[in-house]
Amino acid sequence: MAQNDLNKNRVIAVHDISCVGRCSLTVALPILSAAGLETSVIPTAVLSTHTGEFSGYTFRDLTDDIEPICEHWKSLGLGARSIYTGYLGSFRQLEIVEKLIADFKGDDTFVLVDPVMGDAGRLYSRIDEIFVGGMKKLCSMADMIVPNITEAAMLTDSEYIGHGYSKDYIKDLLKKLSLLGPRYSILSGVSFEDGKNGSAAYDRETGEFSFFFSDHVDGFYYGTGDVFASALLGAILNEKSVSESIKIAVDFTIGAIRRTYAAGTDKRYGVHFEGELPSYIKALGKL
Ligand code: PXL
Repeated sequence: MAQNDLNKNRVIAVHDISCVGRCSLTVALPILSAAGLETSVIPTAVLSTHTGEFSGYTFRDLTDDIEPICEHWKSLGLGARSIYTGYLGSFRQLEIVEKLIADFKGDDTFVLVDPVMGDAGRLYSRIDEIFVGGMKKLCSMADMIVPNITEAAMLTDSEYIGHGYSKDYIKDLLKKLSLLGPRYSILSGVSFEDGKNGSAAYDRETGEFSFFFSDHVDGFYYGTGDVFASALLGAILNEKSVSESIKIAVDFTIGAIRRTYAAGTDKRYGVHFEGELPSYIKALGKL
């Protein structure tokens, strides 16, 4: 088989495995598979659960495994249609992942960086200010970045406003994000009114802003950034336009939140995205 065929549908997904809690790889893998993509994984760390509101979780740092995995893949001639990075387990991984992108990026490889660092105005435990500085550099290598408002404020050294912000605040964040380098900056978790939540986007090349909202159940749900980013990437790689992809990803994420609300489960265990997969596949035109 030609090398091009071997690589044409491959996404390299660089995230942790939180064994329980529906985030990172346990979300990216099923969603990208549903989108018909082959997902090759680089696990950055293995945790018994994610780090939000759980105490006593285990954490195995896999920093030292990443370069040998990449070397082996290079010896096999592997490349990627897309590289998708999320939660990184150490500061040193930022540099290693920069090298990974440089090594595996071909002319048409789409690089999506989800700068996973915090939420609700606070950094996740294990992430510090120095890490934020390194993440700015990683964002400069991306075609698209998908921070939430907390991460966007940190990446742009802006004030964090949790509620009641104006459209100008969001536009200003997006413009500043684009100065880091990516063509597309997509903010998740944006809400201008109760009961509506969604995304705001900026395309640096056209100078266009766009907004996408859906009816929302208020409250905080873990892993929704990962669900959104994975669904977004799946749609983009299925040749949907960026706006169409954002709409599909917003509908998918909000649908998963609604199911979780209806089920009344502990929010730490993530959102019930599984039941939304058939509608997602249909929205991609695959059913
Ligand atoms: O969903 C973001 C995320 C990913 N990975 C780990 C996390 C979190 C958020 O808390 O702790 C390990």
